Amino acid sequence: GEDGSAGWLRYAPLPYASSYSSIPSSIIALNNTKSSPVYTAQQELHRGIQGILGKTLSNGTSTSKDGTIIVGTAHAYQKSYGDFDEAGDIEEDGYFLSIEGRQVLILGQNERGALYGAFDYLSRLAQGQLDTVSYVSNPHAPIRWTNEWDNLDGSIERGYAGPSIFFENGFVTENTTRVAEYARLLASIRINGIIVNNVNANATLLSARNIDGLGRLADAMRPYGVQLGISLNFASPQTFGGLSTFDPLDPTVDAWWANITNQIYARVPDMAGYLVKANSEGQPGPLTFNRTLAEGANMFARAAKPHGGIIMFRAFVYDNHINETNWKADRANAAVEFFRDLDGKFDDNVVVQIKYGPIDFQVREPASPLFSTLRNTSTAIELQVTQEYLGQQTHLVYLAPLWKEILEFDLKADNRSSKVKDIVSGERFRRPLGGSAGVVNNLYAYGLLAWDPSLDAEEILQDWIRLTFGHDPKVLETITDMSMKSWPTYENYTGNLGVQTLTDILYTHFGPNPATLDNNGWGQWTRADKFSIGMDRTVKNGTANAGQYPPAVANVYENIETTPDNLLLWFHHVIYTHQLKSGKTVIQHFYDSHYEGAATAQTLVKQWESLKSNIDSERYEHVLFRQTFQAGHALVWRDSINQFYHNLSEIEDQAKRVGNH
Ligand code: GCW
Repeated sequence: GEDGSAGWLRYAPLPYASSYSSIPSSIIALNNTKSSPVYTAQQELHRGIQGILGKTLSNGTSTSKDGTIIVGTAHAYQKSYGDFDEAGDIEEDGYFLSIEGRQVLILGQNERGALYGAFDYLSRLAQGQLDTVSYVSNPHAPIRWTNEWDNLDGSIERGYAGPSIFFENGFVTENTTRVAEYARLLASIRINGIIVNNVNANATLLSARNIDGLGRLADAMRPYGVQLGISLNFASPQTFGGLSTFDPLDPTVDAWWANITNQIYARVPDMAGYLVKANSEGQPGPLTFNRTLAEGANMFARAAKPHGGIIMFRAFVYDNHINETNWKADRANAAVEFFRDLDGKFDDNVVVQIKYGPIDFQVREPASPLFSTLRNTSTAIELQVTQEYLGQQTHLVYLAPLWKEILEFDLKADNRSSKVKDIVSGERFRRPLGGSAGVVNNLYAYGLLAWDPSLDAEEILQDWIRLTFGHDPKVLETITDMSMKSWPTYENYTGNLGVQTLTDILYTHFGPNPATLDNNGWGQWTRADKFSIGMDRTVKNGTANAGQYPPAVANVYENIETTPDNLLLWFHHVIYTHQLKSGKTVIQHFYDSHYEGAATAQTLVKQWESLKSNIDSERYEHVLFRQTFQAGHALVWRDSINQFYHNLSEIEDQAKRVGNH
């Protein structure tokens, strides 16, 4: 389809399609039950091959020398056709794909895996890759979920692409057509779970009418192997259930959660589990009753355990009323301080979900030290796909390079290789569960990295470009170049050297407003004054945050000489004329980067304009509008930030661009 909802699943005709001879002529699906992912895979193969190659395949029951695609579970295949070598290598949700001339095998460890294999095969066809291949693909981690921040009234917290497809007017939507379309996109990038409502959760989701609605959502997504989960409000037993308390150790509260959980599972037997934001930013939680966060999490774990449900418990817990006059106060310390002593105290079906950095989805943060603190607790990484602090879908910021930097970061716990990606997969500390949660909007690279974090950010991007915009080499080259420089460009004209994004943090999270970071309890401080800037997070003289990392990493951040320039102001408080490794002063780096970033933003418009005749006008105009906005806004960013620090420091720009001349 050419409609917008198809995203990268357009199945656009391949140039020279008729010259391909090695296309199979029939499909054998090893399960024909409607609503099974294998049946979905068969439908998808028909649709895809029709679109990409213009060929109509028949449904077969026996293999033919004209070529057959067999799709199903490995187990079902073995029953009818006997054993195959790779069978033992396929792990949960994984698949085996073999293309040999016109014979194609797509065999999943489970039905979901078979569907993933079918999407992989179609992605290859759509990119013109018909060569012989034979490989097993397995996920790096079992949990690959999205977190939707949709509210029951239909609005979306930090959503910039229209209203909710799940809720309206306080209830689950009746029409699930778009929900199924969305599940199709999720399955194609191997996402296996979705939390449908905001972590700032509304307890009325638990009404009988809404539980039935959740069943409707799960029914729409089940054919795609996408399991539904929900966010819970910790106070529900009291505010919604009418009990006098929501103390997690009160037996009536425990029984209330067990009961409501049973009701939900009666309607959604394969529900993935719960997500909980507790004692954070005004949300209720166990600390109110002097119970630990682990006691709170385990209450849900007990209720979900008999049903095989998982509890994702967020580590985003911090005090938002801290006092900047205390040099040692530091929001970045909060997660480790709250969770350190709870390691090993969470039930086995609890996963602590950790934002990638210690503060909040900024343009540049180090990896959260909590990944290396929790050794006896399953963890997952939380990424933000929606561009809250990063331009809110009006600035081009391709995020895969940022995520890769965090996933590949080595925390060196016990002086052994401890990459974040191997911690959250459960591998490094031998945990049964783990994975990633993406607060979503813009998905493709997120799903593929959740499956395989070793993939290259540029290769993922280029697959997406070919699938979305076709095979024109100029389009491929131009969009690749624009996207790969987009994160550094945004960083250049917003907040440099690890000082955070410098956007307005009090209300909009959009546009320049460096003054809002300081002098309030939110703890996103820069400590900028007339002479100096940056958070001193050293152990010797500051908040001791650097000491939360394993020694090999802590030493790097503790010393100003070894701290990379791009995190200098995250870990150190320095004078504006402090010299960077580049030889420039901090303040001159600010001035220059802002000019450089804003200049690049102007060239993005020119680059996009060069594709006018290579892209359909609807998508061309849509993106041009955003690029033009970004270019103008980048100038506003440049001048506001430079003027702010020029006023504060009264240090001249060597190139005499900033200030009154
Ligand atoms: O980044 C902040 C956002 C809030 C969000 C919170 C969180 C859902 O500004 O909108 O609330 O983080 O992650 O809980």
